[in-house]
Amino acid sequence: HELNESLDTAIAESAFALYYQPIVDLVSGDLVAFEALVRWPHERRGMVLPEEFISLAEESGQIVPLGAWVLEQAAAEAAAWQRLSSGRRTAGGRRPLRVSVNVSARQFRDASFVDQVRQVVDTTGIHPGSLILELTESVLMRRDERVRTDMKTLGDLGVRIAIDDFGTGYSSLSYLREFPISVLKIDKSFIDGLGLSQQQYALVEGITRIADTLGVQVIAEGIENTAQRHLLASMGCPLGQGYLFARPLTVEQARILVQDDA
Ligand code: G
Ligand code: G
Ligand code: MN
Ligand code: NA
Repeated sequence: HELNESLDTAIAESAFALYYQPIVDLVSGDLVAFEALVRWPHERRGMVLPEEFISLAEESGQIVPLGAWVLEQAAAEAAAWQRLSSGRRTAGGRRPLRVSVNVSARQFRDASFVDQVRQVVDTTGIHPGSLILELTESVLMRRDERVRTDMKTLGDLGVRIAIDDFGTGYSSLSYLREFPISVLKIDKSFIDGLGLSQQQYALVEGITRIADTLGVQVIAEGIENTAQRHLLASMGCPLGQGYLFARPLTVEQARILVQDDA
């Protein structure tokens, strides 16, 4: 496959770009984190989006080295934000900026994953609590001993685990009880229908309330208008991301935001 071959070269040359989408406090608008989203600037195809190559990389196993690169870049960048905004904590009583990294099931299952995370924390100097790993429910569905011990080790390291795309697929609230989950990301499909359907509203409110009771933070994804933002804020959903606030930004754009915000 042509894309697979050029993916090999791209991995060898680290020829990817990470974009960063702001995650904000829905009430104050304060910046609290960024989600790292990979892109592939391809010489002939232009900017290739992850839908086009992540699944290829998962099938071939190339996601393991690609994911390791993403993790390291994102953690190093977050450590840089923490330096750029070191006045934040004392000045506003706010916490250091976090970074949220997508981890696919194939990558999580690789025997080297936990060591990779440990090493990235050690070498970049990121505060471990500022690193969020976004897992999809497909990782947790397995419920095998490896998943359990790896989750425990990651929790002990102090990094945070998020369930991404929550509400789609085979979600189960029992994951919140069985694993050390710190964050739930409510899928965009629920946010889309918020102002339109009472049922959607009730679902999101219910998820938010349960999460809050369990001490799990909620991030609403795909917020595109102020009506959605205000509905979420009024039901007590603390955090969100979406085009209303910002599209995924380049490294430079994200740094400018961090500096302006410091
Ligand atoms: O904005 P966007 O088109 O970047 O992302 C599309 C999808 O690709 C999302 O489902 C996201 O989780 C996934 N994705 C983006 N970046 C990464 C990454 O670095 N690693 C993995 N495994 N998935 C990613
Ligand atoms: O699956 P995951 O949640 O990681 O994917 C995030 C995806 O959602 C990325 O492709 C990102 O670019 C996209 N995204 C983020 N905010 C919005 C939004 O407000 N609207 C739409 N349509 N997509 C969004
Ligand atoms: Mn995600
Ligand atoms: Na999602």
